[in-house]
Amino acid sequence: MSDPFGTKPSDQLSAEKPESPEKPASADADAVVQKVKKPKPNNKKLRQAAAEAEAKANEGRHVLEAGPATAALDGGLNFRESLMRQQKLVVPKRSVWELFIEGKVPQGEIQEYPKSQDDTTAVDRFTSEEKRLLDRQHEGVYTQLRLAAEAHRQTRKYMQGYIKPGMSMIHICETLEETARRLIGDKGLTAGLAFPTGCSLNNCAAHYTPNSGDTTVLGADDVCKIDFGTHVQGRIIDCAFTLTFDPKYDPLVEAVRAATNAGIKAAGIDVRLTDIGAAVQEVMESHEIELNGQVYPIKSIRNLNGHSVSQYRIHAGKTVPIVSSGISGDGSNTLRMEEGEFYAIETFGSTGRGMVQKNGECSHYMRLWSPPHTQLRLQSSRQLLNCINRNFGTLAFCRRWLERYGASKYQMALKDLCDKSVVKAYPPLCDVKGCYTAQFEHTILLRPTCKEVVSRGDDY
Ligand SMILES: [Co+2]
Repeated sequence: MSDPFGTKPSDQLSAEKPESPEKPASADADAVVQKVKKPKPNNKKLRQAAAEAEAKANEGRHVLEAGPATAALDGGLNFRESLMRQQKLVVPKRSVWELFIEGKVPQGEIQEYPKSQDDTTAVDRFTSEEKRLLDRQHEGVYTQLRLAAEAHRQTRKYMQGYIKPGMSMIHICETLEETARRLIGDKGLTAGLAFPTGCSLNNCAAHYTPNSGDTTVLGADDVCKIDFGTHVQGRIIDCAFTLTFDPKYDPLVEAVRAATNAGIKAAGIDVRLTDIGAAVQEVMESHEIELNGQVYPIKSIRNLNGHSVSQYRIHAGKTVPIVSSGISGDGSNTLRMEEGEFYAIETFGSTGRGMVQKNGECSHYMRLWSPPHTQLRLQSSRQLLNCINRNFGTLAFCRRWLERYGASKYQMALKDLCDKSVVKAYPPLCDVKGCYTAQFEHTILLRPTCKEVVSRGDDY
């Protein structure tokens, strides 16, 4: 019944360029190498910590610079090494529309479907004439996703070199969002950011982005999950990584990176969602980490999960558990992935309980896919809903973004919309105080012929 491709007229459009808000960059402007802006923490201790962390983060850079510039997939460099390989911080100037004006947009990593013992279709799909025809019919949608993925890759590459301890979380998010908007050629609902920039710290695993006035500064000892999304025509790339500035966290980071790759590998047409959870957990929990003389097992966070994604809908109904006992969205353990679906495969590891709870001030919100038909008596609520519909539709947003579009004193109205179940609040999700959590995430396409890890880069 559901049409996973959501084939609408707008999907026929492929790499059609939305009017770009900025002037085309000159060729040499691209080569401008930006000097890293040093953060200016206003207290001495912070400054010292930032300097120490920077020195530490730069250790080994010289050694690794000479290394091969090959993809940092499993078996190659670890995540820290792949980041250190990057040499200069170049501000990406040109939007993906300008970059691919006549060239073909690169596809992501292609994987064959896993083969079960009694089944050979996984291999046959690659060459089947019928499957290839089906695949070609959706080329337009793939192109939209690949453009969004390229904007994601370039944005994150820049931010991986840019983010330093001592910077405020607001500055980090604003810089990331400005970069991503430029690269995707921001036109709001036509092409733009798909959800707020998550930058959850330490025991917080997801759904934290600063609200205005938040003075939180990134520390040298922090474990920061950068989770942001881009979209073209509502075709969403949901993709995340974990930044740390101290190699002591590497075992945690590597455990989660490997677990996410295990989830991606296990994914496929007709695969049971719970089987993916089992594959993820097995890899995740084969790791441990020693921190300050104590050994912690790394646990899959059992109440977080991946999810199916559809047009303008970040959570399209199915969930991808990251533990073997997980449920897959309809409460059953028999639900399977299907041909043509798109998934965000994300896994979270923790040194704590392996369970998150809502905690702290809320920043993330999203309109319901089909909100109830309620009369809004407050004029301010109607105005705010108009603002949300116009700028975000059913895409997630944060308080900073409401302000960006001119909303002010919207607290009451926002609460009213939440109370009336028109908008849903997504507060930060945190494990126990003092623990550390990490995340990696990719968006994958279950194409008729093959599995495409569309957001794959040479970093993770
Ligand atoms: Co996600």
